[in-house]
Amino acid sequence: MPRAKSSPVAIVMGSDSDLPVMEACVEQLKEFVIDPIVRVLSAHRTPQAAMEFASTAADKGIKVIIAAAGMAAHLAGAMAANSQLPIIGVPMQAKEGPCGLDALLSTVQMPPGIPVASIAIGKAGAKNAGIFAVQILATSDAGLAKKLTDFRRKQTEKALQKDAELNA
Ligand code: RP5
Repeated sequence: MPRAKSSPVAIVMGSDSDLPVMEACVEQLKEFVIDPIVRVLSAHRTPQAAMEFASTAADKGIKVIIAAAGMAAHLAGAMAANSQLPIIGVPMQAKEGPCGLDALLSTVQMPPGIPVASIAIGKAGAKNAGIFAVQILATSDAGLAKKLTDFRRKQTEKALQKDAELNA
């Protein structure tokens, strides 16, 4: 069992093979000074452990769960089935198969009543999942809301700077 750590954000992924992509999510959260809980849990290979994690997450102080999985990606759905917390699903692109479309459809097509907020496939999705988790937390955290404002301002400045350099 991993040692107990507390964080408002948990990242779960179906396999450690998802970690290189999900590092982008960890890094993004750390930019906002959030050190997430990171677990490898699978809806298919470790269903009991996944269910146990989801059903106890809120009591441990977790406020958002980011769930990344590839292929027939049921991890985000399994989290949502066992927790009322907001679940952000990140579809992973497997080495073989239809370039992550399999995981995207498995993650996004939840039945009415048990939603998952599915985000883009792969690294862009990993990064955006981190930002989206921060946006959820920022609704009740003024300090985090300020950090988000600064983040977006800097991003805009950087893009404008690139435009200026191209047209100098
Ligand atoms: C999914 O199957 C995982 O999330 C991963 O994206 C994919 C392949 O897993 P490995 O065979 O690399 O462990 O459950």
